[in-house]
Amino acid sequence: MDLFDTPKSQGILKDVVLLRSFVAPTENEVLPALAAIIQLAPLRHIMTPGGFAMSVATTSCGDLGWVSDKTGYRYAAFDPLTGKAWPQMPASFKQLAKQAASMAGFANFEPDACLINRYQVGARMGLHQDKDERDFNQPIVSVSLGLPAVFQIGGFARSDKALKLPLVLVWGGESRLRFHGVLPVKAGNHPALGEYRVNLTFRKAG
Ligand code: MD3
Ligand code: FE
Repeated sequence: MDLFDTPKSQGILKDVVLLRSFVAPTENEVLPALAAIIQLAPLRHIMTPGGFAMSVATTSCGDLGWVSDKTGYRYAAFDPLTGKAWPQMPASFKQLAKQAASMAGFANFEPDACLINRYQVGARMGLHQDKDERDFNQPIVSVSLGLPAVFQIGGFARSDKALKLPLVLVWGGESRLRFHGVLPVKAGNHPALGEYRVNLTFRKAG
């Protein structure tokens, strides 16, 4: 990963690569596309299988979206809120994800799901692993927009000590199943997204 240790791109842990200032040039395309998706598939506070509403509001685009009910979490082709297929993944999203993956050393990434997480001030995501996808050889690309946040990246057991880092973009390989979370978002005002943080995660789910 030394190749990527430039000011704009940095290996953080094995198979975790941070790409700085990567979204800025495409923000003009990404933000309107995001607004259009949210019109078709509204953000909602998903109920966890344990019966709690998540502090993060979520929706999806692409062939598959992430859903939860009493039986657990899974990917599904239809939005349970609208009964319709999820909105298509915009070309600008797909291009961003594929380019980020390839810069981080993961060639031929073909995401079929994009999870959209919107954090209001105080919202957080507890330590978890992403393991509802079929093929763990595929990386995940995470794009952070709006207010800043601090990621927690742990090890492979929930109790492993967690690092605290700003914005990270691509992880796969040996780091694919690390526990991770997001610390509570602090108050602020972002020029484009106001009082929110939005994170897009691109996955090959099916
Ligand atoms: C894993 N979303 O939706 S990924 C999720 O900010 C989720 O909303 C985060 O976790 C969010 O499942 C973005 C955070 C992340 C960052 C670095 C990692 C996960 C990582 C490094 C290794 C493994
Ligand atoms: Fe996750």
